[in-house]
Amino acid sequence: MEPHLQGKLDEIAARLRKASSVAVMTGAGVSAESGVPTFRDAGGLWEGHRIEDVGTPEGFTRDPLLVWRFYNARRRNLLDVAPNAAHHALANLERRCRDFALITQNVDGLHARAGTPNPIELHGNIWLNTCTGCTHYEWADATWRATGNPSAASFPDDPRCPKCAGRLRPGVVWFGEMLPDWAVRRAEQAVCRCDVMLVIGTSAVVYPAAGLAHLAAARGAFVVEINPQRTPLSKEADAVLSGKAGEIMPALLQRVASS
Ligand code: BJW
Ligand code: ZN
Repeated sequence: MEPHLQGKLDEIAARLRKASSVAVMTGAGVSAESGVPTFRDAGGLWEGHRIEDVGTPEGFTRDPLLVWRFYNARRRNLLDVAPNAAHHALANLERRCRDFALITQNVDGLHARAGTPNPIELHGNIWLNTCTGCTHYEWADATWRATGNPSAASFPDDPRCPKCAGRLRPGVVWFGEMLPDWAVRRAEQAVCRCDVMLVIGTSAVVYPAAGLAHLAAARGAFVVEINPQRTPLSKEADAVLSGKAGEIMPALLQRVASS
């Protein structure tokens, strides 16, 4: 590790140890080293699809089967994926902090699987099915979690609601949709009271999530960005750790733990 990065890690670890409250916001980059593709690396396409087709309510109305096949393929990929060193380091960091909030834009559920007890999932969860006709919701991974057997997973292409026979949809937040109220409220409260905020693996272009780091900075928090690439947040952040989350987070945790 470069010497200047070591110095920055020492300083940030000292701030984390002293902090009364810590907030973390993660994006797709935190799961990249688990093998989950990020969103904006492939020429504006999501795994070969146009965002308008698979990431908006209009796309779902136009072609629900296409959208379901896209989400079911992502679910199947997630069956073979495990949390990485960054997810584990964050779960461990939470156990060492007095007050801690983990806010994520990710829908993959990997923070919870690493042991983060109560992640604030701003964009929903890919394992959730919600009904377009009534208030019913269900967990698509219930069977294989109960049996512990991923081959028990079944993902039908156009699932229907058991209560009203309406069409189910993935329980995620698409472009043009509101984020869950409770999640935004909890996230805003956490960033307003934190002394240190870590912003990890996000391109920081999707709002309102991207606005949370600006809110933390405006409230006087020390904002740290961890990302191999620069983003629109980099100029405003108090420190930028340029590198992979799976390498930087364990190194940071080790320093927090060793004193
Ligand atoms: C690593 C790494 C490693 C790699 N370690 N790092 C102007 C025009 C039009 C719309 C808008 C506008 N201004 C604002 C809007 C609204 C819109 C928006 O923000 N658009 C912008 C793109 C312009 N926002 C919305 O519509 C939101 N709703 C809303 O605002 O409601 C109010 C409203 C309603 C109606 C009208 C107007 C307002 C909803 C946003 C929902 C986003 N949903 C998605 C899909 C979730 C479901 C799913 O997964 O299928 O959420 S889109 C996608 O982007 C996903 C992500 O959570 C989100 C953010 O992406 P993220 O996580 O930052 O990933 P990437 O790929 O972009 O970046 C990865 C980063 O990791 C990179 O920087 C890499 O360098 C880094 N990296 N390896 C660390 N190893
Ligand atoms: Zn229903």
